[in-house]
Amino acid sequence: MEEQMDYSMAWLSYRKIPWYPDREYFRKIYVQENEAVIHTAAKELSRAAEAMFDESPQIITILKEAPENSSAGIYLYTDKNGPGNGGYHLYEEGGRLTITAEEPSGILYGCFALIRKVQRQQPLKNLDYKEVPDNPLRMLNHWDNMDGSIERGYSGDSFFFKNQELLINERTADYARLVSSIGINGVVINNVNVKENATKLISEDYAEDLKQLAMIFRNYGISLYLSLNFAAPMELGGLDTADPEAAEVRDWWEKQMKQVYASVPDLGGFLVKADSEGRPGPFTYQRTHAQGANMLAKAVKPYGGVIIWRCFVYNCTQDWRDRKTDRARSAYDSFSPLDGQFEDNVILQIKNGPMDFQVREPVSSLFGALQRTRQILEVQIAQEYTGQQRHVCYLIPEFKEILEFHTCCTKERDTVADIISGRAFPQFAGGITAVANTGSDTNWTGHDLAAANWFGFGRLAFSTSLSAGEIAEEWCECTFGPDKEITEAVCRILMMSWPAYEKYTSPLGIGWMVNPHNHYGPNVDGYEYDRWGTYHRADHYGLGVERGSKGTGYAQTYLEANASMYETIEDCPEELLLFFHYVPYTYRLKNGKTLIQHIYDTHFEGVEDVQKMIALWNGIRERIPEDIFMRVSERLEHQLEHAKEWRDQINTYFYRKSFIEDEKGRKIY
Ligand code: BDP
Repeated sequence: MEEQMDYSMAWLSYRKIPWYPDREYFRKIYVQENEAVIHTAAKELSRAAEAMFDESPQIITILKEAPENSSAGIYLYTDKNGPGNGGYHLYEEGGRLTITAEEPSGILYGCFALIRKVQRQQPLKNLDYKEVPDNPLRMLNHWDNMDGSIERGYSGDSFFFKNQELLINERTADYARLVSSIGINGVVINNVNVKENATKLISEDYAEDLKQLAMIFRNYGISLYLSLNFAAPMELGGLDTADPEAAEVRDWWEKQMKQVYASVPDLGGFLVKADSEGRPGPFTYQRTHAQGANMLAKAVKPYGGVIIWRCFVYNCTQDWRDRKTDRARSAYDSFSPLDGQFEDNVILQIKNGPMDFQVREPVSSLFGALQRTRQILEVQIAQEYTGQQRHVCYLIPEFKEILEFHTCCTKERDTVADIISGRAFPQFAGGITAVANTGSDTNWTGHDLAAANWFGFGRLAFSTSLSAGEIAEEWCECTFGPDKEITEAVCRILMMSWPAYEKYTSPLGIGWMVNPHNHYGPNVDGYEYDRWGTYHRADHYGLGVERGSKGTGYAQTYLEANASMYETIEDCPEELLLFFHYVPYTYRLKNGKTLIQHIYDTHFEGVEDVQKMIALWNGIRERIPEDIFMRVSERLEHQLEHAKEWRDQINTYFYRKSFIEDEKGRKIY
């Protein structure tokens, strides 16, 4: 690398562009008066221009739109006829670059889009580009605890909390810049498991800090959200019940919300994990989730707040011998009967699959079943089950598949993307959220390539029609510059990483062959005789969980034609075969291979794929900054060793269960 640069701002680490033909536009930026977010946008443009081509734009305040015949420059102004809901129009005409939008946040997103084009050194002349976000809510959920730790965090400590206090410093501002640059407009800062001091976040003790944080966020078009403890009336308020139907509980919440909203009037609302994995909820009082959520929703309604209620509810003390109870059914069984019973400021947050962020799961059958309820899709970019940011695993191709899944809920516009965006049922629009993968590490995400998931999630949430490949390229060129060789190698690594991870870990949708609790590394029977509802049911003849009508019936929770498709081994998509069916090792897959041979082969292939990734990375060594190169190299080497461990444990396990030799005679222990 010829230049020394600071990469601590991930894709916003601007590199010098030695000769930039379009610098002219950046001499003057005309902005509207009195719009904080538009001023942020102008500031971001100047910052980028200064860093990339040493231009310090003059920022000129104008009253409204650009006067006729005005001079060259960039014009930022709201226009009630411009694209709405955070959308923008970015165009060039006669030496003037204009960004218009109905809302100031649209202008900000337009500026970041312009910056991306400059980073990629794309021509600006005659540019005409419009983007309108598909999803109203584009959120990140941080699972940060107030002691500074992060539940399922793989890139250092929290930058929101330390020693029970809120941290507000330069990193907070950098974070706001990064997330707004990819279109995120809502952030939950604390863990869904709200314990101890986190319960007090809604008390006076933290009001001043929250106010400051919300202000930093606000200038970047981001709303602050908090996770809430359903038992707060008891733990914080000293009441002896948290029953949502009790008058004193309702009064307590109303009073509490009034106070919270007095300090942060534009607080987005609250995220609630109730009656799940030991967290309190309405079940204690024989009330439904609807009663619980609606009570809170009424308390925040006067302030325009929302209650985001999670559907991750299941029996976590299941008996592993019981073949009828199925954790996969749980969210569906709990929430589908409640469709239509929620207040309009309640949004149900649904994990992408019925289990828990495994490398492969079917799309949750709640999507499609709920037709009168607002919904948010929850995915996880924290790589809890996908290599914990030590393995490279680019998840955007997975998210694309989820978003494009046809639920069959309407004749047209029936995909998950259609449902959450409000195209399927317009009054029930919601959005998408990701469990965040960031922390205090200088590169933010531990693995440098994991930043592609962070960037990619935001970009995809904004424009669900972008392809995973386009997003990878955009991230790569913004991060490393428009260097063809880097882009090609890095994008190939990214695009092959999710399939590779799937190949060397547990096969065909079965999941869960991981070490219990920390969820890292192979442990074939780690969860098999435990209470979590996470089984593979392998024996001497075959493996898989029978979820057709002769089994747990989970396949039947889908709408037709999906229910029939999942019902039979023949019609079930092969990548999900073992999720839905118990299948003998000798069963022949569509490619003619037996199931056991497929398991052996994919495990060898997965390791070979990692070797290919290493070769690709080594091939660009001279072009990548040394420290980044080394960091990624070390992780790739670890990934290779770990992939071999996975391969050997899984293959050996199935060999010893089945006694069937590998047709290719490879060494299986
Ligand atoms: C699981 C995690 C656990 C979370 C839980 C959740 O292992 O740490 O608390 O999900 O989503 O994936 O609430």
